[in-house]
Amino acid sequence: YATPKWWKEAVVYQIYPSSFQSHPGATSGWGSIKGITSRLSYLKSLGVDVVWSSPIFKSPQADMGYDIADYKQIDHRYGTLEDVDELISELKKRDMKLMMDLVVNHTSNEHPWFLESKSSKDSPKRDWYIWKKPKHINADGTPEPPNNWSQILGEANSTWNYDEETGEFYLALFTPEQPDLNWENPDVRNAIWDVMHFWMRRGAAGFRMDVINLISKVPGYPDAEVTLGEGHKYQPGMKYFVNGPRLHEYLQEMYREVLSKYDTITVGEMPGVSDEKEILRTVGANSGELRMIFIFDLVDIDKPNVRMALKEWDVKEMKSIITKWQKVMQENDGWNSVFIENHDNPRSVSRYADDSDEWRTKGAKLLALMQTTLGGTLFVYQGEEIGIRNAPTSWPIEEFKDIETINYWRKCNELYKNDSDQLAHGRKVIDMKARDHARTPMHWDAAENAGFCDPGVKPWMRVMDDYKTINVEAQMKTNDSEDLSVWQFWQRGLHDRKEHADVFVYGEFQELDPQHPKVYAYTKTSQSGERWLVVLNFSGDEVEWAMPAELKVELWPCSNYVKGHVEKPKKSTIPLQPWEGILGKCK
Ligand code: TEU
Repeated sequence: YATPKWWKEAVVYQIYPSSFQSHPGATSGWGSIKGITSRLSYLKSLGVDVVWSSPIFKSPQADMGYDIADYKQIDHRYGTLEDVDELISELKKRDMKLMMDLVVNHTSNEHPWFLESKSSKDSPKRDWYIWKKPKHINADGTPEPPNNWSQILGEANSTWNYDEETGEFYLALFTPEQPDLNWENPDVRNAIWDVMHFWMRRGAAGFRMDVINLISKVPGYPDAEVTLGEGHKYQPGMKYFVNGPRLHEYLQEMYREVLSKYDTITVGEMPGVSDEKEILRTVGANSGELRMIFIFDLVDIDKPNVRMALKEWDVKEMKSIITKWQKVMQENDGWNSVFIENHDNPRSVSRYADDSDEWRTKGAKLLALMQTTLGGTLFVYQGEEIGIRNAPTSWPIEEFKDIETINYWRKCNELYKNDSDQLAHGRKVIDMKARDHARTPMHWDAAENAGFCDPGVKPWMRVMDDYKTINVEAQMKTNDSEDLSVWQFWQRGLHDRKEHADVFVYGEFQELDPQHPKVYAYTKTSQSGERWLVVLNFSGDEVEWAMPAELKVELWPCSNYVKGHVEKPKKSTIPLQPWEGILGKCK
């Protein structure tokens, strides 16, 4: 059993600041820091302890703030440093904390560090970024990039960008507007430690660290193997920058120089790594690196070699991924995060359940029951608590605003101009996978613009058409029906999770019936022997689930079908309705 810590029991709520809440009188159609502050009582009543906001720093917004031009200034769209101070003090009053987004694999191409680096080969900051000579000059006079790696956001172009003035390429893994910092240079690392101290001293409680496992690249920058087909000159180079050779050295230095001096919550975003030993080096109890990371296995369940593509998956595979990480952490004294949504993924009810009018509510509550009973620090993404779904397939492509979607669609049109089947497939990928689905404005109430911004103001991104029925206000007050709303069900789940942290946060996880193709069932047992059973029907069918004989359930205190406890026959087979989830207390 893991040693209890506040950051293990905390519930973290992720805010996507552009789409969370604007403030009265604002005309930009963007969310703001003042808007966040105005919703703290709401978050408190849901059961949130820590607020993590995606980047609010000064940025040209090429990638919605994941391109930072000044780590110590706030973007004018979001407000001012004083607004952040106010946010922190209002959080403190409610016994809540703030987690900042630390984006230090790369900066914006408008960051003064980069402008200086770019200015000349002799600049003292030249070596703060990764500059390389062309591989060779082609017959037509164009310089050839140092290797064949493809840009991550859009997958079409080279990660290398040529600078005419100095005749060299700089590396930018995501978009040309996001040049990668050179972590090999100790001055760069010191500048980052300085930024971290700045925010910790100002009252932040910790950081979510953007693609922190990409900071160390394999020296020599070898070419990637060819995995993408015709029409793709450039190839995913993950192998050469995911968990690179000096990653752990850098993370330990960060811990020594900064994190060890405060009582922090840290979570490293680590796409592309699934190796247990490698992950435990970072999140093992005595690793001296990070408290936890985001493991991508579950959100990448439908990802082949690139994210904007489709792959079949089934419930058994989903179960085995979740079970694997529950077990790895409990058997090795590691710690993990629990999450199925964020700003880079489609909505969970659309992806893992059924978002039709008939089943959306049940599906969203099923996912809530699962997440609130799993071990790890729980992360809830804005709108997940009311079961917001993906943008409809009827939206014209112009409604999608994300650079990744735009690049992907442009590439589709380049490659498949006259192939309507391929283009329809491309649109399907967008409908199922685009990051935009998570970025539509929050639904607060049934008023114009869903209460996200003032009536008459145009939101930066289109509000979902269904906000009049799916919104916070409606879900907080429905109390006459026989059933809890998605919001009320989350509130109940978060409350129970805290009250029984010894069971749900720290308890021993044991999967039952792993071969069942539809039902995910497991028990959670506390150190003192209290045992609970979770049974989740991940299908739209009625199922008779055979409960192991040794389990005796004395009460079913919770289900996603009725308020209060549910009656189930006292037999060894339990009938489950479509998308039904139940929680049993064992004798
Ligand atoms: O994302 C990193 C990342 O690898 C993915 O989640 C990414 O969105 C996906 O693989 C694209 O196919 C982080 C941020 O969360 C994301 O919003 C940024 O765009 C990215 O880093 C660059 O900072």
